[in-house]
Amino acid sequence: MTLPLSLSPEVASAKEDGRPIVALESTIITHGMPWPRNVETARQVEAEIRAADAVPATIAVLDGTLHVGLTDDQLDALAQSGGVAKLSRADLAVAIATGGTGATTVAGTMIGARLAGIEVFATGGIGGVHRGAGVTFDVSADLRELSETPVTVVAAGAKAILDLRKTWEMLETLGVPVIAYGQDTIPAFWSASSPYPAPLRLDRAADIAASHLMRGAMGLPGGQLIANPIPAEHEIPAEELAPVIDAALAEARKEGISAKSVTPFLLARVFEMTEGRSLEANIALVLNNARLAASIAHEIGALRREAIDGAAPSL
Ligand code: PSU
Ligand code: MN
Repeated sequence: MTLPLSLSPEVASAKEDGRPIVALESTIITHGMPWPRNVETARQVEAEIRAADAVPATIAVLDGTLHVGLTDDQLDALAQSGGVAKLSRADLAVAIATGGTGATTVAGTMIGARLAGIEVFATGGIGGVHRGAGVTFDVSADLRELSETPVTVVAAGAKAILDLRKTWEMLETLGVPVIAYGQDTIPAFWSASSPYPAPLRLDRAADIAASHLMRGAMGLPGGQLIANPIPAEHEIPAEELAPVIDAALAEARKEGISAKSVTPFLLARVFEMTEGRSLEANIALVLNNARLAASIAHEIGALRREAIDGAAPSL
């Protein structure tokens, strides 16, 4: 069986020329933000990546084809289609085999990126271990994907609605490098810092790129999580958000929200309760992650070219 994989013309030509590409997820558009801010943000993120001289590749499944890079019309249609499926590792093959349409999560996007030969991916925040996971066993498939699929993911940490302590423990167990960019604590999505010390810290995109390539050279499966703090002027202090998150969690419990609906429900309630401030912060951090991802993609390309030049026999 062959995989119906469609690269946008822009992504196809970047691959041919060896120019840097940054993968982007689509669940953040369909389930993470309300219309029309979702499509506006998706466009802004793509523009930010192009401004950094890299090529954006938003990933989604449309009518049974895995698309890597969407046209403006495809992006628009996806952003307006309420109730579209959320595709993680477990769902992707079924959706493609049966002609389905859906948005890819962090895990789904990592798989799509690998299939298209893209090594860097920017998003908002990864999924993780949910609060109360001791009872619900709700742990995002994003964590296991990071341990299996060789893509460097730039995010503002994991969403603060999660149990962050358990999320970082789990990634340590899975052998996933959690690398804070330019600071000593792991950022907490809407807040730049947190009580959790960063297991690893790097301050330069070139070092992140070198570490990515070294994993490949060592034959280690899996990717890296680059935890990039939200710019200070956009952050919402953790103390201020804590009661809002607690209230949203209590509502979710009362309404019996479970499985795939938990993350979208909590994000939507936090947006409403902060009167949109959390949405503005979310947009700012995604843009910031897109910029860092673009520079990591550039550095990976530069290191590869150096390695090839270095290996060439001198005449
Ligand atoms: N980050 C955001 N908004 C989102 C998500 C991440 O800023 O909506 C999505 C991602 O697609 C992530 C998913 O993979 O939430 C996690 O969902 P779950 O907890 O059901 O695995
Ligand atoms: Mn879940």
